[in-house]
Amino acid sequence: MHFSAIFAASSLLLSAVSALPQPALSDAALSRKCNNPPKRVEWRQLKKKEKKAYIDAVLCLTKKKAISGIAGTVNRFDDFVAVHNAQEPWIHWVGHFILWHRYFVAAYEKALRQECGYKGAQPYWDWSVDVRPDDPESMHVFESAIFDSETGFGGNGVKIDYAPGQNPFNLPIGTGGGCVPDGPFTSDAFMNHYPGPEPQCLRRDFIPSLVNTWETPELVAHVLSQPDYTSFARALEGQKSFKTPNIHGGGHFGVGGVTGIMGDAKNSPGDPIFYLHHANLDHIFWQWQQKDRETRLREVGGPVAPLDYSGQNVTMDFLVNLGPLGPDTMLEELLDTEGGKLCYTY
Ligand SMILES: [Cu+2]
Repeated sequence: MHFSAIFAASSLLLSAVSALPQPALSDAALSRKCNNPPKRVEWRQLKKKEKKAYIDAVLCLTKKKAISGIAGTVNRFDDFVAVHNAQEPWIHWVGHFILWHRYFVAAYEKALRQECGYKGAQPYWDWSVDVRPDDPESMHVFESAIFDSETGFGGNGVKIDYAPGQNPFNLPIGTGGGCVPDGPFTSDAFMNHYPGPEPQCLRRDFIPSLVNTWETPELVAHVLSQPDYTSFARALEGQKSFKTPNIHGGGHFGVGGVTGIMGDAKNSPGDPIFYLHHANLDHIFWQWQQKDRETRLREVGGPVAPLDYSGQNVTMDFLVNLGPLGPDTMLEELLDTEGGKLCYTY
């Protein structure tokens, strides 16, 4: 090796060393304690009265006045739909997808607890235990406890025929499509005011094949096996295509189908099940982080702009916010669910 190359290499090493141990979080953030973090569990692990307490808290949010100031919002539940709608173009197929949604679900959990007296944690729905990967048309997954009409979120929408041009993505024909006729979120008890102008009922349009073949233990294992944050994020979301199975899309389009709220990219938080689907994705992310906390509580990556894999990547100090519902927050403050800006566990 030429002398100057050695010199350059050693000075590079020196500058790398001097740039090294910056504290990952500010002292203020580190000193903020997370005591007794709420422990999130799978929906089925809740007792009957805990399920009722959760659903009652969701209905309570719909009775509190909106604070976001976003046109069309009437209540606190609408606030969250509106913030997701407003940010939709830059929070999907990006490096910060999972962290933005972590922040979002945590803010919702906090609202349920602080504004509606809910004592528990945000539950999640682990669809991978319900699916029948070898029987794509099986409706078994929709018999899951989460869709129970007494103790769950109600089931499929009533069967309707699509209007011409209503299926722009050419999804398989769904099995429902209209308003959900049973459970706690029927139109007499629950409506989406946002985006308006007319309030809308909760619609679902189950597509069994998308849940059964996308929300599989095998695909979860594939996501969990990714070696770094960037590849994890990419495996989680897949491509902007309905041809490639991915565990994020399967929950949305399997439940929401062609006409349902869960299948509406902008307004999907209008179905209360959104938060259990996203809490499950967050649980998977948390599990992945636990496998190497040293590295994975300090690592982000992936594109700033949707699907821009050759462009700029997000970094630890990249800022996200929840509009009027949550201040600018660096990604590094969202990596640890029991530190920085967050306080919950699994
Ligand atoms: Cu989203």
